Amino acid sequence: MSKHNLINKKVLVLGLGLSGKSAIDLLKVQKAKIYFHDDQINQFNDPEVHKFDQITTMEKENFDLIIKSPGIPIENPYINMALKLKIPLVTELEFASWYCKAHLIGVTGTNGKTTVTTLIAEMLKKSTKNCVYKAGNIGIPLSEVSLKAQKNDYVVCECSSFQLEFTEEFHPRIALINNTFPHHLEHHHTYKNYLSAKSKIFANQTSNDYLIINGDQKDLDSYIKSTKSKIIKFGLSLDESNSLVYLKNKIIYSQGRKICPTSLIKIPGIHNVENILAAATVAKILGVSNQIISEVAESFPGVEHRLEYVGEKSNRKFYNDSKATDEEATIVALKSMKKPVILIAGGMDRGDKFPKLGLALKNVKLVELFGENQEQLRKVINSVKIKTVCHQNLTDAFNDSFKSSKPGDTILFSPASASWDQFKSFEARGKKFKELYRKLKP
Ligand code: UMA
Repeated sequence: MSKHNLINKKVLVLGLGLSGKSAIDLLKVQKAKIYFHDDQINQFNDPEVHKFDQITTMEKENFDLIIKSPGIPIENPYINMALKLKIPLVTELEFASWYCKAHLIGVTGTNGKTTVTTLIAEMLKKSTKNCVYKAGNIGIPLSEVSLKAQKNDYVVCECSSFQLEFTEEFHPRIALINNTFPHHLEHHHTYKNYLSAKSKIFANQTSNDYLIINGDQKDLDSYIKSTKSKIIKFGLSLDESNSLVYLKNKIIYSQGRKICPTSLIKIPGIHNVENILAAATVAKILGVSNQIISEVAESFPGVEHRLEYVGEKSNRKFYNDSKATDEEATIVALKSMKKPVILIAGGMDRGDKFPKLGLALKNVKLVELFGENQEQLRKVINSVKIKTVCHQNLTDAFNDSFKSSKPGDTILFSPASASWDQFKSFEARGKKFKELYRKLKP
């Protein structure tokens, strides 16, 4: 019997967030016997779903499978026990992929994953009559999409390193790794572990599959050596000889044919040109026309919370980049800004030392800090002689940023930190920033 046949099998779902709840919906269709454990949630109003919170009895329960929500760390006692008892343990992404009938495109990387996932989906939507779904880390669990997507549909799945670890058979026909920088080290502990998790996106690929990687980066070189997939590179420094979609004299081309000039791309910054090169490479493999790629590149307004243009008040422009949860993302945002910037930053203390941030503050005249790690950020920023003001929370930092600004300034909220010290998520944090902007009465 296939291991994917879960009829009457005892399955424990760890975590009752978005992933856990969607996994439960998919498990019901598979007719499994469903159990859940959540360290915070004790009740789930569904007679078909049983609570399990007696870790000491895990051995006796004889679970056939454990499905882990991505945010649960490996140190969690339930994960530890499952590993000790050698109970099959997979992430929700792996489980959901067993039942995904559609063409699966996997997108990972440290920065720009959501933008690239959305761009690919937009390009595909304009070029196929079949349904195109976005899924994964973007906020829509793959389990939810696997329940709907049909054979000839497309699923563009943003995969985080949390979701990729503990995958075994996950097999996107096209896998894209946008870039890699040390990130989420509180979870993976070492950069090597993080890269190993990212590499799982192509671990099951065959010679019929495509792996798209950033040719300007070397960190994955040793990991891709053994892959059988067809490797296609993209990157700002690549050209016709070594990539399918490339930049020449500020114009994007594919195979000698013009796609669009970068000046017409709506989303700001050179990193977004790179994101478009990545997305267009996937689109070309899937047969999308240059015309459609250029239409999307020239009209795509950007993704919420990623260098999102919020508006202008009293001749000050406001950008919400709440998704910038590490210094690399904030550096990228700063490079896209041309006018004097007042930066609002800070958040959860993950022990980051911000070694490169100081050098990226050339356009910045003031940094408004808040959150757990503000002292660490203050030291780094003051060491390059830029003024900082420390605050208790985002509201105070926002109000002071406006008070201290002059007409022509840009107020950029790009925290370089995770949100979890004061917010439920980076989305909640970004929404708060936008609410403060809406309520601002100059
Ligand atoms: N929980 C425990 N024990 C723990 C930790 C958590 O029981 O030790 C429980 C919590 O009480 C909660 C549940 O687990 O009820 C939450 O699970 P989760 O943290 O995996 O969150 P989900 O709601 O399932 O959302 C997850 C992703 N979250 C994380 O990876 C942290 C979402 O990515 C993703 O959109 C969603 O699945 C759908 O696929 C968010 C994210 O922050 C956006 N991702 C990180 C990032 O982008 O940097 C990786």
